[in-house]
Amino acid sequence: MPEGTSDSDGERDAAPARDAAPARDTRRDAAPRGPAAPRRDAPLDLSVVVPFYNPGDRLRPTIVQLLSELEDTRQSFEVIAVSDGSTDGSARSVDDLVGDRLRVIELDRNYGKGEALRVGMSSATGGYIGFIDADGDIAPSFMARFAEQAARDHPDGLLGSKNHPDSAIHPAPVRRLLSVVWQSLVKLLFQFPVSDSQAGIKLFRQDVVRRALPLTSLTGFAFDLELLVVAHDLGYTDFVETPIEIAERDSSTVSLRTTWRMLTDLGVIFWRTRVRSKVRDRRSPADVPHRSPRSDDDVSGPPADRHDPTDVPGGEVHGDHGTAL
Ligand SMILES: Nc1nc2c(ncn2[C@@H]2O[C@H](COP(=O)(O)OP(=O)(O)OP(=O)(O)O)[C@@H](O)[C@H]2O)c(=O)[nH]1
Ligand SMILES: [Mg+2]
Repeated sequence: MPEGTSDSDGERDAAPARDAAPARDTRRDAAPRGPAAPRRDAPLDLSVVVPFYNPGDRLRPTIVQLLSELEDTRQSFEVIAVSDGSTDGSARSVDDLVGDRLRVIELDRNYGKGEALRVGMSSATGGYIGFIDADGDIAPSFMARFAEQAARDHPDGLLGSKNHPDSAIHPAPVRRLLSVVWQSLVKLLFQFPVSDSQAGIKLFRQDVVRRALPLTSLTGFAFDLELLVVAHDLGYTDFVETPIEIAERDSSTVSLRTTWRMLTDLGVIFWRTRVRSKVRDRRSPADVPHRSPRSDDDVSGPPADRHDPTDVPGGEVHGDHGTAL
């Protein structure tokens, strides 16, 4: 769990966002948008977002390794490191690496991993857009493999899975239990074929991100599930689950607050995608958005009214720490 953890609503007078042109999003608690992507002649093959909240000295080795692993793929790429209101100075640890291949976005306070990912992914321009945790628990070499598989097979997305038979993970017993409970609830409520919605490494084709991301609004760890459910509801089902290894670490802790927050967010996703949208569809069949199978050229995004980000039953709390289940 990152040091300097706040246990209130995560509000703290963190440093203002660096380089952020705060074209503020209308959502109640959205972070200022990051700097616009640098103009490039040719579109990039790949964008990788690294969300970080007080990772300490673990950020730099992850970024250094990620840059070198992606170099070897011979794909054109950008790494977008997003500080989620870090106060441990970790963003400074990569200043000398910033350049054509790496940019750093600093959010003005701690919003949660979901918001950090949304800011990073919405400013990404790669043909495939993904993310990987900053703490190095999942080796950056996996992202290089994902990128090569994506370039070969063009799936809708590649998902690291802790539950893949070939994965090597060493969770603490409590985490394994919570992860099993979470995944069973996900299967029960959403019936979609993903064995692990929460692993800290994922890669999506750009059109999937362009269409699904604007319909998400959760700021915590449950953002991963929200993005997958929304993409699935838009007709994207070609997600390849891929084995990963998670380094054994004794300091991984389970925060009751995060667990409770994830469970309430699970309820929010279920309410929006399986109750309210159904009610809405039934109410006005006339303008039911057709569930078009993928139409890659149609990146204009589905009717915006499927999710109303400001309508959050009970409001959202910020400043989560540790444990994405
Ligand atoms: N905990 C936490 N992580 C955040 C937050 N915002 C961004 N992150 C990043 O999200 C990624 C996953 O968070 P972790 O705390 O490592 O979650 P985890 O891997 O489930 O938990 P650990 O086993 O403790 O590593 C890391 O890169 C964090 O730095 C936040 O508000 N809280
Ligand atoms: Mg971690």
